Amino acid sequence: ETISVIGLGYIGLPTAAMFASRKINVIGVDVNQHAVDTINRGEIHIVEPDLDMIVSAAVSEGYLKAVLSPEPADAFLIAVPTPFLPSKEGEVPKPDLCYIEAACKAIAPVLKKGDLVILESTSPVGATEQMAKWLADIRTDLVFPQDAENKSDVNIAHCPERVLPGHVVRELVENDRVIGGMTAKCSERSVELYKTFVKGSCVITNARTAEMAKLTENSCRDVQIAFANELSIICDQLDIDVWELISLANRHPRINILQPGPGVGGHCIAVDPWFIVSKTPELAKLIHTARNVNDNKPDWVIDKVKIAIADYLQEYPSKSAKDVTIACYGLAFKPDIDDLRESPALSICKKIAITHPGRVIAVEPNIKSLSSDVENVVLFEFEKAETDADIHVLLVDHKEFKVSSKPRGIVIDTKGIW
Ligand code: SAJ
Repeated sequence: ETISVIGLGYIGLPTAAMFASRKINVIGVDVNQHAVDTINRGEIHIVEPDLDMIVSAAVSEGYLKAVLSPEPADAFLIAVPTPFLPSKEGEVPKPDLCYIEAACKAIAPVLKKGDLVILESTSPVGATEQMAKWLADIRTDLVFPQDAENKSDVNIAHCPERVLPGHVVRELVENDRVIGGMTAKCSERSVELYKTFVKGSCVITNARTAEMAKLTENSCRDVQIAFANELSIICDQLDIDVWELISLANRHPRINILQPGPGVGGHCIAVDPWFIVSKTPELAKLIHTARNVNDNKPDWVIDKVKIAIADYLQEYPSKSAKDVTIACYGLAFKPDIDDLRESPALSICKKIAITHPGRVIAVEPNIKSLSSDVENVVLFEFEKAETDADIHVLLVDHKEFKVSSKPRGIVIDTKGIW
């Protein structure tokens, strides 16, 4: 049996490597020449603990190879991005399925009777049916599940990934999987395939429910974080310590409030709820509001910094704003990682640097240098920032900050650790 994985990014590459580690022939397909070359050397082009060893072994033992365009296989797993189409300010962002469509066009010519096609990418409800239609439009000689219940030539399913970046290798094996076949046979074939390395349960449902399940998980977390973020703004107004409040409320046996912060980042939780909102805009009111609450939190933090600057200048009337040094602690999108993509902490720091006439310092223990688009920000060691800055803005609860004591001066602590 040969498995082909289309898209060798954060999900596709680890998945391809897991199959290959079980001595299954895997053909990885990616349009990025650099990714293909790197993988064929036994190396990786993304950051994920333990993945390098698995890929290197799989390639050297001959079970994994990467190519630019699909070759025949028995199962195709599609793990390509599903980004947004560009939207105007205030409009609901809509998902862009162009990479799924391109993957369909690429694999259609090599599809044969008996093959299985699985969509792993996080997708709006209906995307799997759309994928089946794209394939059927090209391969009119094959029978697809939408036309023939359990008698189709090609089997199609949606099996969303739900692994946590940084723990992908473990979670791929241990997490339960939702298997949404377009027919019962499609589901059975998919379970058989995943069982080669998945130790968690493979739970069968239909494709639409599987699509919605993935979006529901991340929307649930987004709504819960929005609740915590709204509480933090209310408590600030009412002069109540929100972290003490949450820990008290969480002593109730049926309450479990998440933690407020500077906003919600990453490529999943801040994105997936929009897939529900754009599908059912009139109905998804709470999910839409939660997205706005979390998206507006960085601006609230920036306003707090402006107030702090004004307070400082009132205390030292001989100084002006350009004499005030601001330190931002943490730039990553969550603690103890080096991932700056879609990070509210980074966006807050950048925005402060654009408007503030004085010095802006950043402390980020997980990175060594800042990219050129982060202007007017200098990277400092914690100790130097602590002594140099007048206003200290804690944005990420990295372990290094948790063990250090609260800096002297004005402190804005968005994570409640100081
Ligand atoms: N955050 C808070 N308060 C909290 C928890 C998180 O503000 O109490 C913030 C974080 O700082 C971060 C953002 O939320 O900015 C998201 O972080 P996260 O750790 O909650 O999630 P991700 O984006 O790293 O991964 C999520 C996971 N989904 C869920 O936990 C429901 C993961 O299992 C998914 O596979 C992943 O999205 C994905 O790929 O969809």
